[in-house]
Amino acid sequence: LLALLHLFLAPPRCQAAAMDLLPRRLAWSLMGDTVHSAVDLLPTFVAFAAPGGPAAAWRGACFAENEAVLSLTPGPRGSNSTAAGLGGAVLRLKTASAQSWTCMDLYVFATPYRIGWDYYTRAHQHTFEIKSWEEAGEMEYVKLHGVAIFLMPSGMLGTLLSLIDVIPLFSNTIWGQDANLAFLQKHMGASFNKRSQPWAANIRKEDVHSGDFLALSKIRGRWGGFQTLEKWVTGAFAGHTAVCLKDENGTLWVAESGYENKKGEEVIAIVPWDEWWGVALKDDSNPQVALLPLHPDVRSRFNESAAWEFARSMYGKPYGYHNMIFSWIDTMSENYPPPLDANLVMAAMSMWTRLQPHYASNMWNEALNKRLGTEVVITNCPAINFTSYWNRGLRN
Ligand SMILES: *[C@@H]1O[C@H](CO)[C@@H](O)[C@H](O)[C@H]1NC(C)=O
Ligand SMILES: *[C@@H]1O[C@H](CO)[C@@H](O)[C@H](O)[C@H]1NC(C)=O
Ligand SMILES: *[C@@H]1O[C@H](CO)[C@@H](O)[C@H](O)[C@H]1NC(C)=O
Ligand SMILES: CC(=O)N[C@H]1CO[C@H](CO)[C@@H](O)[C@@H]1O
Repeated sequence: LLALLHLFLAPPRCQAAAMDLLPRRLAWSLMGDTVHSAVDLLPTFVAFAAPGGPAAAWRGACFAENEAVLSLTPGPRGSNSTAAGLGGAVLRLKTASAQSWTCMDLYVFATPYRIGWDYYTRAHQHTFEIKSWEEAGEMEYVKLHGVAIFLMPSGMLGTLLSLIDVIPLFSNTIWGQDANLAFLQKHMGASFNKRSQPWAANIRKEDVHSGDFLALSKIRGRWGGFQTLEKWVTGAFAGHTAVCLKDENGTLWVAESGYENKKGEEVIAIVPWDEWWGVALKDDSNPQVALLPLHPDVRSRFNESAAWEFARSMYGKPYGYHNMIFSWIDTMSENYPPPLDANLVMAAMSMWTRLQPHYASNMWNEALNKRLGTEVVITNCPAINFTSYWNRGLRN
């Protein structure tokens, strides 16, 4: 499974190279009888449609000639403080030269902030509209890169439709928040009850001790959606955790993973409580923070100096994608709650790789290196080093 996942993460220009490295029999069964049927397995990236650029053109599975042009739409005048005020975009597509009367092409249109899809059965002009950008970051991304267009295996339509309730999870709105809560209720039976005011407790630092645990659950925005999916696939009710540590001077600290360092890498950090708490209070993803003190019996056995020693040894180390992915994929099969399956995870990962190559490569590089005890740095073409992974035992 790992080998397959890794293979499919290779950008298209690497795929042929990866195939060459595979034992002949396996390569054959992946590709099927013809090169065309690779389309039956996974989404294919066909183009980025960027505003102001030339029309993107590609060959589909059903329609031989396709074109897409993206134009930005202005927001309502004078209201540029809201997302709606940022405007949106319209993607205009042309499909022509169908291979048969019954075929169709299924497309996914994606930015790191949203995915949408449509399918076409007629040679015609079609439009896909983004009514308003989720936030300024999305607009900037699209101006720079464009909207990514993926041609999907047509058999995936049913799965996509059954996942339709995942789409609003990433929206940083009340709607997005309600979608997250409804998703957790439906798929995990988790209910969230609104607290009475005040919404933030008054925590006295002297009541917090080394080893006390912080469990976080974000329920809106990009990280909210990500945490919801994480809870779902791992079966946990928290999307993030941290641990409290007190130093010899009685200063309270929080040790956690996921701080961005100056190089833009996400690392393990130890930050003063006041700073950490200030950020949590300002977080617009509405984090639910639970402070779980150690039981007195356990606290009496908690070795503070050993904990500090460990925390300091981890300081500045990578976020821990290598653990994250293996909390999802921990058995040979049936790793995912339905309707998620390995195909869909691979599809999502390959799209993610295209949209946020930096995050995605972190996840896979760290995960595989950890698993295999290697220190390989894979840059933009994982397939090049596939041989090295293969030799180190991925064939098992
Ligand atoms: C719109 O945004 C610009 C900068 O992004 C700002 O300078 C301007 O004051 C805003 N206009 C209104 C009406 O909010
Ligand atoms: C504790 O305080 C002393 C004296 O101010 C200082 O030298 C030491 O670095 C402090 N320890 C920590 C962990 O901050
Ligand atoms: C606590 O940890 C330190 C450092 O690892 C060790 O030297 C010490 O013996 C431990 N104390 C107890 C009571 O286990
Ligand atoms: C091209 C490339 O990145 N090759 C690397 C593959 O992995 C080995 C270690 O296993 C490196 O030494 C190579 O540089």
